[in-house]
Amino acid sequence: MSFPDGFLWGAGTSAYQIEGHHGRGESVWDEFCRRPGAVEGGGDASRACDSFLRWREDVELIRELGLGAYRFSTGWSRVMPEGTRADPRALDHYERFVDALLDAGVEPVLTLNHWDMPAGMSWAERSTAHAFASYAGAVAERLADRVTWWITQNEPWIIALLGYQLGLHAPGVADLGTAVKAGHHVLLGHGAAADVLHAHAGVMAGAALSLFPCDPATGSEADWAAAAGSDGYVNRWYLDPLLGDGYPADTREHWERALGHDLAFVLDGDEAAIGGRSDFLGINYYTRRVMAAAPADPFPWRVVGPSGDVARTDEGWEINPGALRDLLIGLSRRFPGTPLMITENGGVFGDAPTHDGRVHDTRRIAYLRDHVAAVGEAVDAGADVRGYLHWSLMDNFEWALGYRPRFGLVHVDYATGVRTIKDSGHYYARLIAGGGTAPALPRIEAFG
Ligand code: IFM
Repeated sequence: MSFPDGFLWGAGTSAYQIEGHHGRGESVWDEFCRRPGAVEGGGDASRACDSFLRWREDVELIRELGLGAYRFSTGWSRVMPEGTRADPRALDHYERFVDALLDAGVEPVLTLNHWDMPAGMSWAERSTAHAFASYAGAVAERLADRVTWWITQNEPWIIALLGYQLGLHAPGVADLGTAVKAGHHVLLGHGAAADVLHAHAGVMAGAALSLFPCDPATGSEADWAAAAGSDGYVNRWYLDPLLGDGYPADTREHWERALGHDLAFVLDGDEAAIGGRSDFLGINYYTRRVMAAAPADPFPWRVVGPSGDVARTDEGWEINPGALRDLLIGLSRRFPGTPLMITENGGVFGDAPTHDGRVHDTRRIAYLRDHVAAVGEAVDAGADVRGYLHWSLMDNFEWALGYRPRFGLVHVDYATGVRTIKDSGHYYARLIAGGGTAPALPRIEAFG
């Protein structure tokens, strides 16, 4: 396996999940967390990993792990506390942070919207796309001279699904029509922000999509149709317009049938304002969906698997690196000329420190090794993949699931804020030092 020169080996986090409050403006997520039962365990992100204060320590960890890139987000509600005017002190903070990364030889990968929009805003409103572009402009004004990689939107489908269709994330709306509309406005926001970013020379702008390959449960025609329908709903509805093909006709028909009306909120010119503006595609890959036909409206499909004895993370998600390899190869064939970057990939493994003070998360090591190998196979098959950013650098606030799921290469003791590099972090450091060659799985005592 040969990863190209300049391949970015890194890890990611987001502002709301790690920073803690520390004087930021009110966010839709602060409001959501106050709803009884909204967050498992009743927690909130007022402290999280305290990274707003401990950011120097985080940069040291990044350096110690030998990461070549770090994906983080600027807090929208920190930069624009009331949603309209940028707070220069917040921008000062991110400027110091970016400079520290650069001093450490780490390439910053900056996400603009990782879900923490200012309170009172909603993607159900078209005007939010413009507000987002003005926020993007304020951040770019400060940082575009030293940040090359910009992610506009993180996971448009998840924003629409959990935030507006199911009400499981902020702002807690549960209405299908609003969800489809909100998803469109998120994409419009990408287009508007990308235009603002492109006023700065050298910027690479893209969105990060959560892509879930959809496989049929059986070889029946009905299950194949279910898989194709689900693929349209989850993947193509975002992928196609972003990469210039406009909304896919089959999914558009599905929405018009399910909602009982035209998508009047998609105005003439909107698809042109979304497409043709992505310098790369960010891919967040966790697992696949196995689909079967279902009689129910509004979705004539359902997730049924995989069934049986497959490897799973502690959250129950199937571990399937082969699906990542095939996804990358498929995307590179369908969209030649669009560089790909793995902007998230990881799993929940709940290992805690043991008597020796270390975290022996051997399953995360195997997960990491196998997914990196899958990326390498895709590269060998010709896919233009520019980087692999593991999710996450450290355990953090996992939204409505609170602090239970642990995704980190670094363990965080939430009571004290103490960070401990897990065995997977040490393993990743060695993998990076070897240019992506997986070290043999060493005996546990060899780490640390
Ligand atoms: O923690 C999240 C992240 O914020 C968005 N993508 C999925 C991750 C794991 O659920």
